[in-house]
Amino acid sequence: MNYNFNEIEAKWQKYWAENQTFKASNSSDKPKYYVLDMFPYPSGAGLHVGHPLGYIASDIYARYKRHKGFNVLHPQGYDSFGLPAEQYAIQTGQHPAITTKDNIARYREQLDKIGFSFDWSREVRTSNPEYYKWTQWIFIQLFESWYDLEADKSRPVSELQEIFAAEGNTRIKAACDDDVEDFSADAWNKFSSEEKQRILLKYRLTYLAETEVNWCPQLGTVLANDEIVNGVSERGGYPVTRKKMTQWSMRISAFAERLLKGLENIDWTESLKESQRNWIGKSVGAHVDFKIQGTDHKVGVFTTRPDTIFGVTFMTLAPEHELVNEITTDAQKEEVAAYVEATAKRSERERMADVKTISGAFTGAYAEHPFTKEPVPIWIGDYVLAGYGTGAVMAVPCGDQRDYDFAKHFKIPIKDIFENADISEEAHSGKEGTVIANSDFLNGLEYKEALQKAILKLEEIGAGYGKTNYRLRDAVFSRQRYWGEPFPVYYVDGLPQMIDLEHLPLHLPEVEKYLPTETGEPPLGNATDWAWDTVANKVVSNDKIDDETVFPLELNTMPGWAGSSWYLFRYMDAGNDDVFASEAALDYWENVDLYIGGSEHATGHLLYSRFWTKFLKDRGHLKVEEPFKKLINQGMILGTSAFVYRLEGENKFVSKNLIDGKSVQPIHAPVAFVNSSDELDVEAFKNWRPEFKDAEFITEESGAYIVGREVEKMSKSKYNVVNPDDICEDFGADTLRMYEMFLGPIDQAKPWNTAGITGVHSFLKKLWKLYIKNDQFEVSEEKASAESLKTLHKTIKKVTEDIENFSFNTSVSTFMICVNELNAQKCNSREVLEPLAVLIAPYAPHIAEELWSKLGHSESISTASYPEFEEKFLVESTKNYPISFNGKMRFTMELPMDMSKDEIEKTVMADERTQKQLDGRTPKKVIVVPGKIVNIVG
Ligand code: ANZ
Repeated sequence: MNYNFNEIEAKWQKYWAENQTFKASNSSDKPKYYVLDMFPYPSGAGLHVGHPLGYIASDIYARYKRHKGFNVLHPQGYDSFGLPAEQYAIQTGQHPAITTKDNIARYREQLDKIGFSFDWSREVRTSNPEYYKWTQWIFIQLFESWYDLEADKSRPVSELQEIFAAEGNTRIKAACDDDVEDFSADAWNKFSSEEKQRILLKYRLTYLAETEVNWCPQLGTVLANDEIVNGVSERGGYPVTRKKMTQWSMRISAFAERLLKGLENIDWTESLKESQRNWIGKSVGAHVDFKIQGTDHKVGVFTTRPDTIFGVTFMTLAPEHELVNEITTDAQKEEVAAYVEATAKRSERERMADVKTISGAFTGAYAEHPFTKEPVPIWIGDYVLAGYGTGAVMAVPCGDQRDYDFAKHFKIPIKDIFENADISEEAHSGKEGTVIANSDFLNGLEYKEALQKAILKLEEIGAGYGKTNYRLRDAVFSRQRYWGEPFPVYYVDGLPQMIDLEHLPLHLPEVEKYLPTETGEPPLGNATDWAWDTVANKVVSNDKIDDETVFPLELNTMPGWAGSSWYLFRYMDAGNDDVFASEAALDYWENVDLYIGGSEHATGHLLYSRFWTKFLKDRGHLKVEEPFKKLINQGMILGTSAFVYRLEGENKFVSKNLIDGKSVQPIHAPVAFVNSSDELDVEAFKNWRPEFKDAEFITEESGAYIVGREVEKMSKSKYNVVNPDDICEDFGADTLRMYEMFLGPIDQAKPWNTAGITGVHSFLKKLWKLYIKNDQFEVSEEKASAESLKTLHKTIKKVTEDIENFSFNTSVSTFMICVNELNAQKCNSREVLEPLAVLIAPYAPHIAEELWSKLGHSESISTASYPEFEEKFLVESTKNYPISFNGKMRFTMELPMDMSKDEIEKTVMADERTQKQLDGRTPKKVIVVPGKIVNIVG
């Protein structure tokens, strides 16, 4: 009876599926526990061994929690809208729905082989209409809401309309567009319905606005900030430029403070919280208005240092600032226009990153200092960003380095307002204890005091007020793509109208081509049936558009983050057609207790889902404020690439150790062609590609061709991908699971090395042999030895602590030690082997199930309780006593712990070594401290 892992694993996978072993119930007397993985995008390449790392960790935890008596929800699904399927469709004409379905089938097959304890009855796919119906519904809820800053929550737009009708908009504090104008109740009531709609759009939590977006011409779409890395698109690495477009946006900025505060109450890593904090970017300071001389205009600035107000020597506006055209004098027009044009070519990131190039232009206009009334020249410069604060700064060269460099460059005189600071070389950044000078009423104050006082004075004269700014921008929500959720929106006179819930989902239409139209419309512009009939309440042919009862539908689709912002709630009640999840299910499961996924989602997905959760809570659809209580980022598993070396310009390959200064071109060779001694299967390599068929190989003396090795990201293009299917086939899923954990701490990056897997595999064989002797399953009913019980309980203690601390790699080594010890002890007792099977079940569930059933159980091992650790088995039963003579230790004696004082004395005295030490003398006194020492005096 060998350890036939292929057979065992197939058997138990079938059993789990047939018996729905891991189906979670939405009501139970047990406490609940929700373990979630970041769901995968099903790509055409399938899974490699790096993908399941996090899934294995979460599966171990889910299985552990079941043993610990929890009702565990551990679902899985697919984030199935997205770019790759669409790009494949563009190239091949294959409908993305088909590609997606095929890819999902492949993923499912691969996942099943690894033995995950997912509750597949709750599977979600974001591209399924039954799912995106609710994504569309959430969009509508956002459209129907506004943010009340006083109550600090989202409220229905119907209530906003009531407020407007009763008192206008002057008293209300709402998160809204910057350009809303004041109106009275009377004025509101007289506005046409169209005017009202336009105003309301400025308050809605999702709104249409002309925004400057990151436009990627090659991808033909707008990208979010987190989809751009180093100035190019994250996908494909294409250039990104700025462009003005009318887009749907999400008013996430209204939630900035809550998103920040909420971090204090969740168990995420400090580094993850820090990246969200930086992304939200809270700055406390003041808004200051400067009048522009000779006009009615004023320029508002945001400053974190109102204490430096008397150090202002000029102002700088972003080149895109709306006042630039108006205030520029005729004499400066040409220069300013040329500068604005030149700078438009630079991306915001480029502008932020570049601190060396100093450029700008003088507008010819002057502002008036709010206190001194002195003229302040107004410049434009691209170090000031249009999208931050007000897009204008009060420039204080003595306090701000960029202002300092700008002043030096353009020879603008610098005012110094800091006592005892040397500003001849650089600006003086505000440090504790800095004292302000040359500043009228601020003179002699420490800068933080001065800061408060300056704000008070500004408020007094009506030139400013205390203000908190956030770097977090509203999120652009429109994408010019096909394979995404359609907006449930049609347009009447250019104004957006929502489709009622009862008519959702609005299905994605069929199109001939997945590319933008010739007129530059998004791909949905190719659909011939994409108009909304408001009488029949259905989609009809575009020919029927009459702008009376039939209207055009929105052509954009939603971004990738729409579906993933709320999927955790859908799993709670996945099949529900009436609501996104029932109240009972939401009340029961609340939110995710443990979330595991990649760190690349720190500021995208994880911020958006927190935002939607807060919003849905405000509107009464959820009771929780945060989606994910605890979060762990798994580190990446890296590939170990193999390289062959082609002599420059020849079809000859030289073995690694013979390169010796020759000019060679390294080429990736598939890792499957290389053995554990780094020797290349030359024939396989030659047959791999026609161009290598006749290549010549210069080998080592041994005749082997040795490849070079390098650790890199695991990727198809590097031919270093290891497929988990192959590992399962050759070693079994249990070995794969344990090996992935064994590679190192879950949160760290680590290279994969297939050669190392045999150690873990032989460990499982040894485990098997503890139960199977001479080809027979054989477990004794006799009591286990104290030693074996000690080994068991030591293991229970360590493994439990490790799992609780998510230290899975150390558990694996503990198991190895345990099995070695039990082997040495020839332990064969049920008393030890039964709990051991349960202990290892979360890690290696198939072998554990098999052993469990052989131990005579008819139910799945997942129903077994976790072994209880008992301290008493670890307590030492003997003590190694130091035996001293007149205080000097001479030898030691191993005696039972429960021996009485008298017995100890007798035994020690009777010992030969004692007699030898005494050499015939009779001791005066024998001092015995049980459990500690024996001292013989005299
Ligand atoms: C005067 C001043 C004096 C400033 C001083 C700093 C030091 P945070 O919020 O921490 O990033 N600023 C404001 N809006 C800007 C924009 N759109 N583009 C570039 N810079 C901008 O920093 C806010 C500070 O950055 C503000 O405070 C402003 O310069 C500048 F000794 O105002 B300060």
